[in-house]
Amino acid sequence: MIDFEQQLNRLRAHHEELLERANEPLPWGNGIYEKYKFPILTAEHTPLEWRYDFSPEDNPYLMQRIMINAVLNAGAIKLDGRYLVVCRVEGADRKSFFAVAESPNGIDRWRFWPEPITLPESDVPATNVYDMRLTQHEDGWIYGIFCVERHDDSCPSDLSAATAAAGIARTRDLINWERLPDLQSPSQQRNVVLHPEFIRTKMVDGQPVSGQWYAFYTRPQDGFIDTGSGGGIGWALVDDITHAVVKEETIINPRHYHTIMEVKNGEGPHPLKTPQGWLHLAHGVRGTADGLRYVLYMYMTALDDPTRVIAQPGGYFLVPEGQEYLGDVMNVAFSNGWIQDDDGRVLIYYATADTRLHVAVSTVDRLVDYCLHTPKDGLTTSASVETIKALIRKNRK
Ligand code: M1P
Repeated sequence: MIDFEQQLNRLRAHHEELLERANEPLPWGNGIYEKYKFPILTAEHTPLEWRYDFSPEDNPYLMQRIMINAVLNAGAIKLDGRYLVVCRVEGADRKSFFAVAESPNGIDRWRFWPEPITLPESDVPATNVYDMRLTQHEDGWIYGIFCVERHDDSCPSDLSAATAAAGIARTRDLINWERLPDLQSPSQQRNVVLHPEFIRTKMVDGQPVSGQWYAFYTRPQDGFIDTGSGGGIGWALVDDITHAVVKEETIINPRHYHTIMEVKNGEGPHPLKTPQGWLHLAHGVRGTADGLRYVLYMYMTALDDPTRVIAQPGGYFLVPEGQEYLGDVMNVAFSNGWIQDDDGRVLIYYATADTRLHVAVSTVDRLVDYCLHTPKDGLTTSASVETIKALIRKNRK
């Protein structure tokens, strides 16, 4: 038999050490943002109470009764001065759920709130939910938009057949959630994000019409994995968020051949408002001999028209590096949360390999500069060479 008390004390001390560990920026970044030495949240950060039965009678070997596999793709918000992320926590049983973690500074000492979020079920129960984007909307609610996965019952014999839709829930405190009906859309949807402001003018038959609409960034897809004819990141206006229906969808940020987003792309968190325009973070996916490669990229849209792209740096913004490559789904960087802090900093929460969560820190000024002054993708090799030569000539002057 083990010395239960002693083992439990050791476990608690080890866990506490992990939770209290200070993080530090890595030297020699790219000037655009700083990555940090340690991931900010991993499966090991989840509370011991979620995993162990502390009763020596019922669990004499102090085993993990419930195992957690990963902590990843997190929505983020600064609420009443508190830095909060709503993580996708994945159990050993492959089911994901949402849980809030809090940090005093947005960088380190993250701790999960005592219990995972209890998300009310929708009319058609889901098998899995994940990747919540948080939007503090001007209507006063905080919305969580997330992927809802269900088995595709039209293919009863195919156990992998699934459908993806956008779930919608709202809250004021991240504790009590009201579930609204899923976004109704002609296609399957993942990576759907709510724009933080109402749209007050829309064009109908070439004429401006005034009103008040919720706006969603969408990602139409033909199947559960394949975007198929879905051309990129879309935009749809919705009359009533309590019965949200996509009637018209316009692609605002298309995919392109031989780019980092050839296979698919998807909006990350909701865009940040800056004097120069809306700053967007998104992910792009391309195929390789070794499977799909997920990287992050940025683009900017006009302040008065969030659908009009005004800048898009060529290539990627952030990729997995070193240990970040390793995990359940290799070669994946994914982000659905960032915080624009009062001091101009931007805290970018990104997950790698569908396994763990990290932070990278930049500022609004730096990100705007990056978007406005990084060369565009010329879409051919010769255009890329000319871009490099232009920089060399400038530096020689
Ligand atoms: O495995 C990588 C990512 O795959 C999906 O993203 P997308 O819909 O763009 O293919 C999501 O399941 C995401 O959670 C995951 O990180």
